[in-house]
Amino acid sequence: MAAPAAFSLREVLGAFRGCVTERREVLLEPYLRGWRGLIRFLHSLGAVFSFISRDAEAKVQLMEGYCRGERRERYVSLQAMVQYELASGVVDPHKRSGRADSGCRTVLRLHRALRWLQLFLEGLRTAGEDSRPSAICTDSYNASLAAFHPWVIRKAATVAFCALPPRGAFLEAMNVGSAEDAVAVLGEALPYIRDVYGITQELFAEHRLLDLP
Ligand code: 1PZ
Repeated sequence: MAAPAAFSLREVLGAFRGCVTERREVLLEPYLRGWRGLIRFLHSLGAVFSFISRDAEAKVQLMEGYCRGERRERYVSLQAMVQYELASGVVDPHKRSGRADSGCRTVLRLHRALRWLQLFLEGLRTAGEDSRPSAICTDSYNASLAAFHPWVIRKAATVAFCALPPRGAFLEAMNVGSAEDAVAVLGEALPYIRDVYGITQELFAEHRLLDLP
């Protein structure tokens, strides 16, 4: 029997390639698979990041529940989900639901984090050999996600970022081969991540869902 394939960020980033259909719909299954892998990668970076992975994990789990639940056909794509949740009144634009969080507000959190990921990976890919992932991470965070986080979380995140390994070790942790190989994988994956982000942003803007509490 073949041994299970070792974890590699190549497959994770590849999942985002499988998200966009010919009709420019974003499929939830590969989207969540991509997030699962990213969370696994985050785990491998150490316990300082567990408050981040715990939150991402809870969100991915909630969405996986919708994707497997009674209304699973409504959660095949982000487009189907938005249409269904808006039509059925699941989404409340004014307050966070007392019951289960909607798919729309949950995906919105992951979507905002995807912008951070895009900036971070772009930074990693293009910065010089002596650049520090912790600095790139802080800059990407401040330019994206930080705007949506209260002070305590911003503080905790900024402290955790200091624990990121130096560039060489970070690229090695991706498990795709040499640093050059890792940079090449980033270059291949980024256009897909950018595409998924762009389509989602447009969809949520069109339906005025970008500020869901
Ligand atoms: C490689 C280093 C990893 C850095 C990760 C950068 C993101 C920092 C995010 C800090 C979030 C901390 C915990 C909880 C935050 C939540 O309050 C918010 C809003 O959710 P709500 O409270 O409204 O339900 N959650 C988020 O913003 C989602 C954060 C997801 C972060 C996913 C990181 C994936 C890491 C991939 C590693 C390559």
